[in-house]
Amino acid sequence: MQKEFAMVVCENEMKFDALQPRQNSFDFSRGDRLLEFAQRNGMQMRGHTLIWHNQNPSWLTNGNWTRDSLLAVMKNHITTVMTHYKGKIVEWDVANECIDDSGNGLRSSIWRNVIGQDYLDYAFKFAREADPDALLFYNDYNIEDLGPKSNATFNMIKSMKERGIPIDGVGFQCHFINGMSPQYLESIDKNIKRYAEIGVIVSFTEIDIRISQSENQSTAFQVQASNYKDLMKICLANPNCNTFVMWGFTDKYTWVPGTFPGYGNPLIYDSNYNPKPAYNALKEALMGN
Ligand code: 9MR
Repeated sequence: MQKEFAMVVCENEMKFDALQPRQNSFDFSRGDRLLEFAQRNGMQMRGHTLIWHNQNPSWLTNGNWTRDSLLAVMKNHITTVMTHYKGKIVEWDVANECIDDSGNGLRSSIWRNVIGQDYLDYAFKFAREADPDALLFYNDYNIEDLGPKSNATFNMIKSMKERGIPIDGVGFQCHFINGMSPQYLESIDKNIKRYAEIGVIVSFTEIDIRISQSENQSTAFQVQASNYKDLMKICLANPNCNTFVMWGFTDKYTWVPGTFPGYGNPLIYDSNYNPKPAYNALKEALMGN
């Protein structure tokens, strides 16, 4: 795998509950193991994720916080984690999935409910102070093509840029369903271009393209290959897109069937670790074919 990939992301090992299981008691052991693997193999690392509404430890979710005391917790977490990994992680997801699914403002979370609407501004400021060289990202799903949630995200990031909040990029998670239409793909391309206009990088951070089990899998694999190839071409054609990360590599280990029963096989290696048509399609796109 180290020959095929150039970037590592921890699926769960750098989330809040993993890194700070008890208040102010940090456990970097699992994250460090993956970092060592990446460094040994000349791979870069993305950090995922500092501030989120999920996978928080109970001391945090059950705490009796004020705005100021929760801001102090946020600052301590971001500063301690980013200082530990300073200079070793190129891109950090500072905040994950903060926009409401309907595109109607920020979703309810401990951060929004206790700190208030400006909690993201603080998160990004704390992050820049902690590691000025890391690229700072807002990461979310269903924000890849144009629509209410992606418009809300774009407007939020534009406003942050205009107000001098230190944000460098947006992460498009890219948890897709097989059989994306040309219009859908075109809409993703347009969205990347509007971020370029405001000086924001777009990273594809968690790509997988899930297939319904009711379909003929070998036919579906061809469609999936073409979807993967089109996505790679879109990324290559846009100078503000240079990160193409999949949420795993083998269909044997993926979050998809657990969350979307009846769906699976979303990655580029099959369950026996053999490359799928999507693997070859990505290779072709990377070679300009
Ligand atoms: O893949 C992750 C899975 O193992 C965890 O159980 C799950 C818990 O929330 O998180 C999954 O990763 C998510 C990522 O952190 C954020 N975007 C959506 C991913 C898939 O749910």
